[in-house]
Amino acid sequence: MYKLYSYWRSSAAFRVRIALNIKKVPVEIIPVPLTSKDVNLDLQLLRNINPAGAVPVLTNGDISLTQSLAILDYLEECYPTPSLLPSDKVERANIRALAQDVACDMHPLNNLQVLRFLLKTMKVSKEQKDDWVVHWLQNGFTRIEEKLSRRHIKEGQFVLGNQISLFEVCLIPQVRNAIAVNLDFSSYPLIRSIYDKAMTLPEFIKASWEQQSDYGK
Ligand SMILES: N[C@@H](CCC(=O)N[C@@H](CS)C(=O)NCC(=O)O)C(=O)O
Repeated sequence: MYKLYSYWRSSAAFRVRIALNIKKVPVEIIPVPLTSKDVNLDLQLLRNINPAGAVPVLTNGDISLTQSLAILDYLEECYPTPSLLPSDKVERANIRALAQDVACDMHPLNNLQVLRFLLKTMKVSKEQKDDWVVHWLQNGFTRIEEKLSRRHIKEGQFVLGNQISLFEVCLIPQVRNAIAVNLDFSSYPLIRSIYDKAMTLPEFIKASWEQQSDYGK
């Protein structure tokens, strides 16, 4: 039985929750309260399985996997149907690039440890930290919206039409973060419509913040 070390708000863990649901892989979710007062205790336990002290970690017996993109690759290889990638090799690269636009270019700038460093070590104000978050969300979403527009995506479609891809698995958690900071989506209609479509589907709903047992903690 798989165990996923997760945190309700972690967008990297959210990606893996979505993929596990799409591929119908049974999993026990182990919540790690990254921001609670007991964080030191829980982080020490987490560091025993991941030296980075970060979620997600997917375990099964002797297997212990870190890095959400690597975990998504592993799931795709073990459970190829339904696939999160198209069959054409160039298209596969394009979908991976879109997923990496989110997971490699956007997420690392706004993840918890970076924001903590800005506040506690760099002593920036909360307003400056919030400006940083919005800046990098806008920067990333602007590029992605342009890519989607060049692909002639229509509102109400995913990037591959009705097929859920690796891109949506990475995008939806990032959009959820942006909604939480009241980002104005008027310049990103395609991104917003992909989010709205995804959030009608049980695979995404079950993985969402609100459905996690540690939600709000
Ligand atoms: N690149 C990693 C990022 C993992 C990561 O940064 N996880 C965050 C939550 S989204 C975390 O666990 N941070 C621990 C902390 O800040 O204490 C991945 O994709 O899995």
